[in-house]
Amino acid sequence: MANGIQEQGATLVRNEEEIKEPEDYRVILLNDDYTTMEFVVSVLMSVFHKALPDAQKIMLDVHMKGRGVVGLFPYDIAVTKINQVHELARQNGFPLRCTMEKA
Ligand code: TYC
Repeated sequence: MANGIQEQGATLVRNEEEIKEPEDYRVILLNDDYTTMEFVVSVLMSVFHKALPDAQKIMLDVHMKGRGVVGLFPYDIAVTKINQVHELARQNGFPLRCTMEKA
C-alpha cells in the first residue's frame, strides 16, 4: 500500500523504514546563586526520581561547573519535567532554571 502500511493476513504493519525511534533530549540543570542546595536536591529526587546520593552529586556538579545533564528523555517528557521544575521553583520563590537540547 502507498502509505507505508502493508497488509499481512488480518494485521496491518508499518514498513520498517518508516518507523522513527523517538529522539532523546538532554535535560540540563543550570546553576544560580540563590536556589538552595537542599531545594535542588529535593527537585532532583521528586521530578527526576534520583536517589539522594545521585541527587547530591548532580547538584554539586552543577554548582561547581555551572550546568549539568540530569537525564535523557523523549521530547514530551523532557518538556513536562522542565515545566515541573520551573513551577516548583516559582512556587518556592527560587530562580532555578533548566533547559533541554537534542541528544
Ligand atoms: N549555587 C547554589 C547555592 O550555592 C546551589 C545550586 C546548585 C543552585 C545547583 C542551582 O542548579 C543548581 N546555593
